[in-house]
Amino acid sequence: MNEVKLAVLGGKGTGKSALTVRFLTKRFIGEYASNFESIYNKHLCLEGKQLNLEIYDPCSQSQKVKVSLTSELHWADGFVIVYDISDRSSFAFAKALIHRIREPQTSHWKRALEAAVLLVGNKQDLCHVREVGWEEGQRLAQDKRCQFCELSAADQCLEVEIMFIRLIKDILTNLKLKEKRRPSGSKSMAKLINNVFGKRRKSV
Ligand SMILES: Nc1nc2c(ncn2[C@@H]2O[C@H](COP(=O)(O)OP(=O)(O)OP(=O)(O)O)[C@@H](O)[C@H]2O)c(=O)[nH]1
Ligand SMILES: [Mg+2]
Repeated sequence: MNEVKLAVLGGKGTGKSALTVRFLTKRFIGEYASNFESIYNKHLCLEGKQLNLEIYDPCSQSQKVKVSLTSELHWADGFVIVYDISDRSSFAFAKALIHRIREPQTSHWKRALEAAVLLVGNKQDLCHVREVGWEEGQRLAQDKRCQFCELSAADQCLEVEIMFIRLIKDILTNLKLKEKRRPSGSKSMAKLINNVFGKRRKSV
């Protein structure tokens, strides 16, 4: 069975928990505990395949805190980065998170391929007090090779589901590619033997 690990990150109060709970239960409660972190588990069947999904929803983080993310980067296969379209500072924080995820030194340890990232502009229902334009979100996502969408966890259910499924499908594609690229033990041994003896034979 495929294991997929997702981290939902972003500034304080952007709607990380609301989006996660909306996806898991289809409900919008309105107020969510933010003083402890949660890892939710969900069993999914996607394109005929069973998968076990884990979603990490961190506890409230100050946006002033330096973006370190070391453990999240090691743990997650993909990231949902959330900002609030009515709060410019949350967009700056989302940008800092994406920069951190896309740093070249981040890519070598866990993955042969880039992590799948989805940038989400949440609280679209507050567009009358919008501080971040749709184009700005779209441009950032394009520059950093992320998917992008704007939505409202409060008003939309299907869109939230589609957004999570899109990201999970990207992760599954990445996992398949990674599997293909990994040389099997016997193949890499054959390559090693060939390299050593092939070279010797040439020099004789
Ligand atoms: N209007 C509106 N409010 C929302 C939406 N999503 C979340 N909220 C509200 O925003 C507030 C923060 O939502 P949370 O889901 O707790 O945000 P969070 O990112 O998990 O916050 P922390 O855990 O404290 O970092 C709550 O009062 C939610 O009801 C949305 O789409 N529209
Ligand atoms: Mg929360």
